[in-house]
Formats: sequence, structure tokens, C-alpha cells
Amino acid sequence: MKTLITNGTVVNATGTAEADVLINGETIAAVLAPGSALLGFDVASNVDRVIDARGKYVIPGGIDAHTHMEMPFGGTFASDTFETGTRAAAWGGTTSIVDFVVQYAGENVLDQYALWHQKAAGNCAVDYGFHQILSDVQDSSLTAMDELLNEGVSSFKLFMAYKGVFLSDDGQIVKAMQRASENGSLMMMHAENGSVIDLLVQQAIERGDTSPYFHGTTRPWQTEEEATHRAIMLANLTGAPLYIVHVSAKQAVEQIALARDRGQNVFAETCPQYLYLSLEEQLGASSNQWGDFEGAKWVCSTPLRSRAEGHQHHMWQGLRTNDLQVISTDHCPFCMKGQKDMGIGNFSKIPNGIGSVEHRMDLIYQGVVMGEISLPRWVELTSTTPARMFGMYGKKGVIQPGADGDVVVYDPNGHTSIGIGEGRTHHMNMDYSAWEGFEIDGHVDTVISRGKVIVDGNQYLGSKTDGKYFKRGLSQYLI
Ligand code: DUC
Ligand code: ZN
Ligand code: ZN
Repeated sequence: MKTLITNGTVVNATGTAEADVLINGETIAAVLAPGSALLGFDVASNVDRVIDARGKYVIPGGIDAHTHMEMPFGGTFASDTFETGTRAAAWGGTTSIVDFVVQYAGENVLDQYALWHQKAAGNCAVDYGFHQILSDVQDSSLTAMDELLNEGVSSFKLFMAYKGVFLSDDGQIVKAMQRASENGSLMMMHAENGSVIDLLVQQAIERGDTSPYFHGTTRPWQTEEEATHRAIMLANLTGAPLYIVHVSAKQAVEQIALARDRGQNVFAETCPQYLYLSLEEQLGASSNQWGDFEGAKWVCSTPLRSRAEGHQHHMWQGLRTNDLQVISTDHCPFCMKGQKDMGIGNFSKIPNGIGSVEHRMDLIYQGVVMGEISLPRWVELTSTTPARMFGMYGKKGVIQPGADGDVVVYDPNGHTSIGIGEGRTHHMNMDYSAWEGFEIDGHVDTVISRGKVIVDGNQYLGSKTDGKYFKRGLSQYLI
């Protein structure tokens, strides 16, 4: 199958160009001067399908490098399976995800890795790779880090919070970092000071401060800044490259910027919720159905931060100055009924997570509309840098000959109403939307995954067997 996308504006991280894109089979074969004539040869009449992208952007498929499909967490499972979550990703113009294999303390890392393959194989609408979570860093975990590298898992996530569940102590962190500095892999860090948070949570519950709002106030920015600084120091000690996940506090960005200015290999992502949503809005949220428990819809960790303190503004700035390099979702959805409602009367029992995998490309495009970032920066943050950061670049994250035919045609004159109520849509397996009411000046028109059109206007043409496991290499982003 040969497809020609014609008349569009191709947007790469490096800039824009009026060009036609020829996809042959699963691969981009050529990026051509407009008019689809090559040395007198009329390309358009020699392909199977022509997609007219006049007035539209032609971008590399989105890469969401932080998802948790069907993650076991908080006494339940994230409500999107690989099947429903990757289909929702496809609808939103994301053609690759990197999901986290979970290893809880006491579990064997390689067994868990095999289990995640079982869950995902044959159930993914788009391509997928894996990071590995390490909870207790045993000697066998260190050997597993080497073995997993050969399997295309080149990044490992540790937690400084969630004692008894995920938390690694500083000694364990250093052990894993030492191995990463030897084998070239990337350490990812959930940077929150867990023991301080546990204390503040216990005190809040004892005071009777039990509503979802107190999830945020018991995880103050100081706990994020301190853990971010500590993680940076431990990485500095060991020489391991470090990637801080889901940054939400401006003070954490400042720590990251300081380390980068020193020349240290420190990187970070933020997520749409930390750009658009705030603690004040969570406090004000209330509905007939849920009362002030409505705020549970936005319980995630790190938490939403205060708008009055300026965190959201600072996140956009960090994205412009490249102190933050990636936007992922931390997609970890839970329904209000039967999942989040486990925390009525005690916010600490609310499963942590927000679902956004479907909306990331639209929400960040809105940042272009608002003048926060440029058009090429949109592509860089959502596709090109995730590809480079996690060892996929060349095949993913760019429109160039030889790359996978993962392409999105995006209509800047289209419109997307996000949500779940009348006239609104989402395809994630959730009974609410954290983004209800958001209006986007743009629309994902066509989504092509390795040469196959999987979304065409308002029609889904893909299947759960379209996605393939992607073996990743070492990070291509080191300073
Ligand atoms: N944060 C969340 O909100 N959910 C899953 C795990 C995490 O770190
Ligand atoms: Zn985390
Ligand atoms: Zn996460």
C-alpha cells in the first residue's frame, strides 16, 4: 500500500515545510516538494491512496512515554486495558506509548516483565514499549537491568514515595543508579518525599481533613523540591543520567535547571494536568452527585498545584526554556464509581491517577494557540524528544525517509470539545473526564500507524492487533 499525503504543512521539531509525504508499506519513503511531481514523474497517480491535507499540519505521530494501562494500584486496576487505552491514544493522535512494567517489593522483575508482555501482546492499537519499575532493588533486580536492556527496556523507574508499596530507600536508589551508570540506561524518578507525606496525611486524617483537596495540601511543593534535589545529588554521585517524571512544582523545575546548567544529565517531563489544572479548582469542585468528593477526579501524584503560587505558568516557561523536555500524560485512569469512591471519607484511599492519553496532543496544541509554545516545539515536546529520550528516534518522532509511517494530519481549523456529556467525546474507559468542558481549537483528522490509516475523521479503522512491541535503544538525548 502506497499513501501520499499531499498539500499539507509538514511540522518537525526542526521547523515547518510545505511538502508531500509518501508512505510505502510501513515506512516513510520520501518527503517531496509540493505538487507530488518528482523529476517529471507524477507521484499522486502512482499511489493507492491520496490524503489531501490542504490547510492542515502533517506531524509525526504522538509518543506518550508515561502510561499505566491496567496498572494494579491502590487496591484496584487502572480502568483502561491495553486495548481500550491504546485505542483512545490512537483517537487522539498518539501512535506510540511507553508503559510501565510494575514490580512490587518481593516480586521478581523478569517475571513481571513477562507478565506485561502477556497483557499487551495482541491487545494494542498502537506501538508500545516498556519502562521497568523497580521497587525493592534486590541483587536480582540489578542483573535484570542488564538483561532487560537486551530486550529493549532501557529506562527504570524508582519511587521516593509510597512506602511499603513502591518506595526505594536512598541506598537502594544508589545501587540501581550505579548499575545504570555502568550499563548506560536511564533512571526515572518519582520525586516526592514519601515519609514526610505519610506523616502529613496521617495528621490531616486525624484532624478530620478527609476530602480530596487535602491530597494536594499533604503533598506540598517542599516534598517535591526536596526529593528532586536528593535524586539529582544521588545521580550526580553515581554518574547516572536521570529523568524526573510528572514534575508539577516550580521549585522542582528550578532544581532541574540548576543541575542542567552544571552540565549534569538531568531531564524532566510535565503533564497536561500540571499546565492547565490547579489545587484551587479542585477545592472549588462540587456536584450534586459527589458533593466535595468531586475533587477526587483530579487526585493524582504529584498533585495539582496552587495557581496563586504560579506553578502552571512556570511549567509553560520551563517548556520554553527546555528545562522541561517532554510532555507525557501519566495516564492512570480510575472510574469515580467503584474505584475513586473507595476514598469517600478518607482521601488517602482514593486511587491516584488521571486519564489523558487521548487528549495530550490536543491539549498541548492549545498551548500553541495560546502562544505558550511554537508549532515545532509542540511536535518536539510530544513526539521528537520522547523518541530521542527513550531510544526510538529515527524510526519514531520525525517525518523523514526511513522513519515508520506514523503520521497525524491535524486540522488547526477544526474543533474538539473534550468530555463525556452531550456532544462531547472520549474513548477512554472512564465514567468521567478530568477534561470535561475543555474546548480545543484544533482536531485530529487522520491517524496513520506504520502506514495503516487507523483513524479517518470520525471513524476508527484500526484493530487491537495493529500495535507491535518496540525494542528501544539507549537514550539519544544525553548532554
Ligand atoms: N502517580 C499517579 O497519579 N498514579 C500512578 C502512579 C503515580 O506515580
Ligand atoms: Zn510516579
Ligand atoms: Zn506514573
